[in-house]
Amino acid sequence: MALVSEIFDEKLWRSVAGFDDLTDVTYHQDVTGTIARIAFDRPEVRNAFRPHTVDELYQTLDDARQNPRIGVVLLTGNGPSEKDGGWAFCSGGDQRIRGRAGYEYEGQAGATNPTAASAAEEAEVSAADAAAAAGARRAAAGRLHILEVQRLIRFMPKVVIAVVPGWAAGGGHSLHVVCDLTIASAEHARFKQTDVDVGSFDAGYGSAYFARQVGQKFAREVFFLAREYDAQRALDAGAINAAVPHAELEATAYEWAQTIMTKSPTAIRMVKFALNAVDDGLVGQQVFAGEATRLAYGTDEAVEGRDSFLEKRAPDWSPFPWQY
Ligand code: S0N
Repeated sequence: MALVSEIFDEKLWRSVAGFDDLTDVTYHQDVTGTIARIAFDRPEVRNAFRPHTVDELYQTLDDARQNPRIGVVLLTGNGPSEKDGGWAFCSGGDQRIRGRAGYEYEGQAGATNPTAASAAEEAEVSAADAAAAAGARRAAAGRLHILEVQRLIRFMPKVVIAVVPGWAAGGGHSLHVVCDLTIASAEHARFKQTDVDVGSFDAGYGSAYFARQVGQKFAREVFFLAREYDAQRALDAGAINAAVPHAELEATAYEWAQTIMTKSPTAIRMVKFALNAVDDGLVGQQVFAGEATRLAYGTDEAVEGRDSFLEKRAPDWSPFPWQY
């Protein structure tokens, strides 16, 4: 098996059936089948994402969401780069294929690759995009669908942990922000919100929710100055949960995931959605309410309501007190 990442424990993880043709991310489940590991796999560009990457990210995350055995997803970046040894979680949108209408698939109207280093590099991008376009697994029409990934992470009733082995920059910074928890490499993790350097901006969770986490002053410093900060600064600011030795990063994240897997699934999902709701407006209320309705359906009272309709009789609510 090819090396997935230098700190990947191959004894712990299994490939997931049906996902053999992934090119931009790797997808594993642990030996118990209850914890997923999804990783950006473009270390040569600091794990920047192109539309095809986002499609694969969405599909693998959604597979984990729909798997009733999985309770925790570790989202990370493989590395290091063979070119220079650099580590990354994700450096955001691939700037080489950013067009005037957003991030574009090769061949899409207006798509360009202004700085592709070589014809081979162009061909590599084209081949992956052509494969994605040909298949039924293309999730969206290219532009900004990283925001759909953000919403999937936000609204999936499972815990998503960002495991940051190196750079979290631009849209990669935003992705860690939207994850439920973040654990970072004490030595190699670097954070930087480069949006104002490259003329893009995440005006949703990446900025406003980030400010909820760290406060307005630090959030404005991070965005307006676009300076890098390290794991210790991130920890001090409340932007991450832990900074651990690089060699122990994935093991620590896995240990956290195992602890979460000992907890009540219903309690975890209700707490996640309760914590979301205060910042998510009516959508947050809707998601939380959906879970409340699902719980209510399990009561005898709701069963009586359904049965009375089906049996064409008046419901008998008498066994059900007006609780106080
Ligand atoms: C990450 C940085 C700071 C790392 O610096 P370092 O360690 O010095 O490495 P480099 O030598 O710079 O990089 C190594 C190689 O990787 C390539 N590379 C790095 N990042 C990217 C990238 N994002 N796209 C393409 N290539 C990248 C380098 O070019 C280099 O290659 P070689 O060796 O061939 O020269 C540093 O690399 C850095 O600053 N990277 C850019 C970070 C960035 O600005 N990202 C984009 C920010 N914007 C978004 O992500 C927007 C996302 C989005 O879709 C969105 C979401 C919500 C709302 C709106 C949007 C929107 O875009 O409109």
